[in-house]
Amino acid sequence: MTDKNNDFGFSTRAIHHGYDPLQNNGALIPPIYLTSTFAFPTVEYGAGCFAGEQSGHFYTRISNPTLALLESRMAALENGEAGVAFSSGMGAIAATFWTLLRPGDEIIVNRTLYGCTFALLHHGIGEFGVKVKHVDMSDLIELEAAISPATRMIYFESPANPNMKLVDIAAVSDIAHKHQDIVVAIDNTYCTPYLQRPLELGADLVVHSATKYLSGHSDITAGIVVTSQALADRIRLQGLKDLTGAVMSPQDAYLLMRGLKTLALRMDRHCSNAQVIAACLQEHPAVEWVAYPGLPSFPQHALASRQMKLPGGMIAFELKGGLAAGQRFMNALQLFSRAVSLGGAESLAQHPASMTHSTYTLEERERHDISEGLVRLAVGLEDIADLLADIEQALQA
Ligand code: 3LM
Repeated sequence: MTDKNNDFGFSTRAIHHGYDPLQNNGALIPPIYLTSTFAFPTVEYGAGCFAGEQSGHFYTRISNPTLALLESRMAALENGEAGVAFSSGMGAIAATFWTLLRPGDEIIVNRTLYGCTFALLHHGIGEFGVKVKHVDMSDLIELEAAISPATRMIYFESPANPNMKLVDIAAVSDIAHKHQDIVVAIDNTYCTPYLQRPLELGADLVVHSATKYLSGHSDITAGIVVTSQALADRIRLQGLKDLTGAVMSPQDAYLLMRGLKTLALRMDRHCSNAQVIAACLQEHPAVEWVAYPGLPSFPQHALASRQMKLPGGMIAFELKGGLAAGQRFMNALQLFSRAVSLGGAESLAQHPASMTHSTYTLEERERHDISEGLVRLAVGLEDIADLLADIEQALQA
């Protein structure tokens, strides 16, 4: 299948895009180019590679054929021009920020973000002269008022980790693009391009922790950026090559492409399992509140239906007894593992305030809408009856 065939459906692209076995000794599965460096036919050719005059791979920190296939496949799935692969989601986010922001610039971010992204902003780029402004992006008037001539990037997650609040991607992109030179960047980890394609809604750049649903088996850490060719080239040559060096290994690119083949199947199951569990939690007398975009009671349910194909596999909720009850619940789980991360086959439960979002102080969590009693479930692929039985017995506790 050649790159001309971008009209194929999502799963066909996830399985075939950019690779023709008959051009590769008939190998049905793309070979892994497990090499750090590439031989030059002549010294002049090598010099041309370094001058950017020759296309072709010359060192794996900059590019590699296995990574290039993954990058073009991810670009085809997100409907972007180009991708850049990283060794982790944080590698992808850090390389994006370091490449596109300079001292004196401003970045506007949503109120709630994944804990290490918050730390990178406040203890990383924020300490190098980039001004970080948080706004509640569900309030578009507040967002528009926050934009200044120094604003260079608007960045958010939707749904936000861990409280599940959504951002209207099309509306935010419209506001941003009334101003010149603002890059709208979104962390699409919770959704994957199967559920949500931000570039089609007007965003300029998508980042992923490919550690999660994209690879899907909790066995690698990986990240990816998909954006225009021009931004991808800059992020590759600055953020990846020089500023972070956070390159993905070709072996991990292979595992990630293996995961992508079943992405649609897995996401359908994550979503159907999560929908049932969210409804069960909502009905239970021990539960104070549940945030899941697929529940009609979810405050942004209409936006979720518009923007997301399905409501995803992540649930946030709080028990009536707050933190202590949440701890008892999590300690009583038997099939769900107590672990951070998400997106694998195994169902996980974790406590954001003491784990993924412990990079915020208590006061910051209050200000950023992360309650101490919030329990986060990453619903896996097991049989729904078994998951429900585990939730119910742990709620009894
Ligand atoms: C977690 N999240 O359990 P890596 N963006 C989002 C994320 O959720 C994550 C990253 C980026 C979790 C990891 S916490 C120690 C465990 C929305 C990761 C960062 O660098 O690939 O881990 O991605 O929520």
